[in-house]
Amino acid sequence: MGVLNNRAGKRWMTLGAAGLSAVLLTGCSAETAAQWGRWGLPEAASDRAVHIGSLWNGAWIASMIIGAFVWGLIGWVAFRYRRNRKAAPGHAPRQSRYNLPLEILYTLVPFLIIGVLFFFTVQTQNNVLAKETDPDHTVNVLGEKWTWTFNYMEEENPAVGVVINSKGTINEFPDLYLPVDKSVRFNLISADVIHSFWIPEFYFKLDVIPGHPNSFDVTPTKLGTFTGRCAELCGTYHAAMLFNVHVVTEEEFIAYLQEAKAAGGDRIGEVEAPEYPNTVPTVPAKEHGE
Ligand SMILES: [Cu+2]
Repeated sequence: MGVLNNRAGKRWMTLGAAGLSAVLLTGCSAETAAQWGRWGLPEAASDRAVHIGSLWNGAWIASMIIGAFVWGLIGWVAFRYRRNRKAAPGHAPRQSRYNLPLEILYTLVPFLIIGVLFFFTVQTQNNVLAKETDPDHTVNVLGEKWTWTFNYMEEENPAVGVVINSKGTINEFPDLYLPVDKSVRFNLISADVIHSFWIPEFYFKLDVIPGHPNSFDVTPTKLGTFTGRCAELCGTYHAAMLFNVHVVTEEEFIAYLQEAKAAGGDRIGEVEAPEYPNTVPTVPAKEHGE
């Protein structure tokens, strides 16, 4: 038993050392250093990021302060009330109990902490979910096991005039083109189970729920290519539910749509979710007397 434990311990130590060196090796780049400065968040690329970013930073700072205070108290108590060597063996120090003010204090303080976090969370949520009065573009998103379809609702845009779709497969991730500094409304719907539409650099994600359309507005603020993900475990190939986000100039965005329109075929027209709940396999109800 002892030998086994020893071997297992060695294996864990090797694993731990490998993990630590991986962390140290990857920790060298300047980008990673900057990311540490944002408490792990990627570089922001949307107008919603500032709200989530300050909630994230604030929550970390608040928990660090509270953590340091609690660890400090634990350390102080352990040192200040350590066993007295001169005391008689078996002698216990003075015990205090039924200290009502203290008990009220340590009941109220956690409620106060939760209250403050709750206040800032609701405030942030209202900010990130705020709707534009007239968004520049609309993209209807269909999530399904295990890919995405993006429908660019550009039928009223004279430069495009039709709805263009970009449908992915499990082997080929779909592309999502977005114009920089233009507000976009996303309407999210699922064909089967709950997914979650997530672009980490936008500091935003929202559940994609069958039979319950969700929507949000966002303005991309940084040119670049990002990886979008599904953030809700939705089955076997959940991890393959990625998409490429290209934040481009308005001209490039329109050119992309015009190119798709010229190619024609099944890129034109909206790909909609099959009617819910017909797509969800259901167990037939048992007849009476069976
Ligand atoms: Cu999913």
